[in-house]
Amino acid sequence: MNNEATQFKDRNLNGSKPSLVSQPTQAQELTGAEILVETLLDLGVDTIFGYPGGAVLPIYDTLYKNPKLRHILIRHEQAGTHAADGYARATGKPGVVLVTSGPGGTNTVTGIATAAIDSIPMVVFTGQVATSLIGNDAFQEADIVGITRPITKHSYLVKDANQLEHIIREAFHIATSGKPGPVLIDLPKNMVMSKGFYTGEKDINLPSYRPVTRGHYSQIVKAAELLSNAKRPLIYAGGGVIRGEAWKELTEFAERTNIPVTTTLMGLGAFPEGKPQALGMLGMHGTWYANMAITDCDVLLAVGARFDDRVTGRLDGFSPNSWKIHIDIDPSCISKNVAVEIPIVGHVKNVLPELDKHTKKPEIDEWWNTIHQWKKDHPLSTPKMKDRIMPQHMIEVISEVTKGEAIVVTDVGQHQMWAAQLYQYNHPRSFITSGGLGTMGFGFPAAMGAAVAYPERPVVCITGDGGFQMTPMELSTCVENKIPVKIAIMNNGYLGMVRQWQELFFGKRYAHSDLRRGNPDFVKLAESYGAAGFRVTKPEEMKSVLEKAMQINDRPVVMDFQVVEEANCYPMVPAGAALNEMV
Ligand SMILES: Cc1ncc(C[n+]2csc(CCOP(=O)(O)OP(=O)(O)O)c2C)c(N)n1
Ligand SMILES: [Mg+2]
Repeated sequence: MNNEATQFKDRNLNGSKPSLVSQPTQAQELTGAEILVETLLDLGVDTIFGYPGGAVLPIYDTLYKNPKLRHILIRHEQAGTHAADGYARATGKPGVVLVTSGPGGTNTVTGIATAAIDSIPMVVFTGQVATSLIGNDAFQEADIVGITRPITKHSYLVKDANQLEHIIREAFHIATSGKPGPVLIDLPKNMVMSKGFYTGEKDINLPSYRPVTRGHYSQIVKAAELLSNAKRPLIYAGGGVIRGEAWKELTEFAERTNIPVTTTLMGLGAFPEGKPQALGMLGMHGTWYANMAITDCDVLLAVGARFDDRVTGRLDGFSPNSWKIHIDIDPSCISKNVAVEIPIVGHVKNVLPELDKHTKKPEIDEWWNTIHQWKKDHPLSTPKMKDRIMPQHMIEVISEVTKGEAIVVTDVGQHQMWAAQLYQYNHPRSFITSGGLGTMGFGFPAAMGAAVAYPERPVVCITGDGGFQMTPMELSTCVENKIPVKIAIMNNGYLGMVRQWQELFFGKRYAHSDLRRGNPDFVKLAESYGAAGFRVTKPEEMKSVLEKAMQINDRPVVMDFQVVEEANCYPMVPAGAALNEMV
């Protein structure tokens, strides 16, 4: 798509002020900053995560005068994008970020890339130097549109305050429709200070952007025929089911046809894990039975999933004997990594009910016998010790205390995989994690964003001692705003996932993965911010500390769970191995 704002109807062609007479009757002449705030309010935005600086001061002045729009001052722009991302994953609404030019913008890069690869709707406003200074290496100038081009779905550099309202409306449309993703709007300082018209006009006309939403009828019929006659069918459900809000359709289809369902890391919660058809997560740290089922199935129905390498393992060993059907809104995902026989481009929420209509319940008792046997022979294990906390045990107790009803947000590492395997997710949007980019430092700020969206719901951030240290400054934001996130640090004294790989594949040479000498006292760290802090060293303390933490509703809580240092996360498909070559 054209990344310049020039594609839009120029409402001020000769550079002079357009007269009110030529505008729709409700048009108001406002500053760019005022147009920004008005448009966001009109779009239903209730919260933005931001950080001020020179280029955006006129916007901050407008926010001061118009406090209707809630602004949360984050302590680092990276965390701001993760918070907006967590807000978006928890609600389905786009997350909104406002930062200044130069370093403000460049600090958002990791958060934008994290959102892009996981298809999260987000709109990021960056300040920019005045248009007359662009290209001059001006103070705090960075070409943020250029820097973020590969990690945004679209971006704009605003060149006329009269275009601003339309650009914002379009940006929200692009961020939230089709395959969602982040959109960036770069705002030169003179654009937010100069005047333009706010019209309230809601029409969006983008002839070059029309995502296909209805699946092709004859493809759906062919897919249904394959599934009806399958002997060993399997549904492989990804994050697209959650982004596309098709969990009800998926559940109905799977329950009626009795076809087993495995979910990706991004798809956890798309199908209730308590249902008999659920096989849990597949892939590198997936369940034994899910990985065996995908290897042995004869018809594979991929729904809103993209055959990521962490899911497929070695490609030539991936589901080698199956016919493959792939439903996805994004045509560029089809046959990208794995060739499929029946692609269906469309919105999962539209395609699944159509497929359901045409699919007969297949006869698969034998297949279920095999799967039940795998489940019996290779269950996920939760090892326990009397005196020490095993990491798996920690997740089990969190699951028990929150009754599986919390929004669980993780960071990246071993704790993430255990949280994915062992917490029973029964609701969509109840598991939030950085899947595609695997961004350490994501968990806590994303949990903060989810807790801003749902102040009444328990939000538990399961993080590592490494990952938490990447963005702990947001304790300050949580204390200021009374955001009661429960942070459960799985403190194993290591960059655990790195240590596990070093143990298994690098002869136990633990190069730079030992954190023990440098780790802070997490309880004191929490207390220094005004947060609550607890240390948990014994298995029998876990429940009571968690229960106490759940009662704290006016500030964040940090729980330092000191777990066994060298536990490993299994099953594991080593890099380069096929899914059925688990260790
Ligand atoms: C920003 C970033 N840097 C590096 C990595 C590589 N990495 C993946 S997991 C991991 C270790 C995480 O350690 P910790 O947060 O303590 O979690 P644990 O694995 O011990 O549960 C590292 C370094 C990453 N994913 N993200
Ligand atoms: Mg660790």
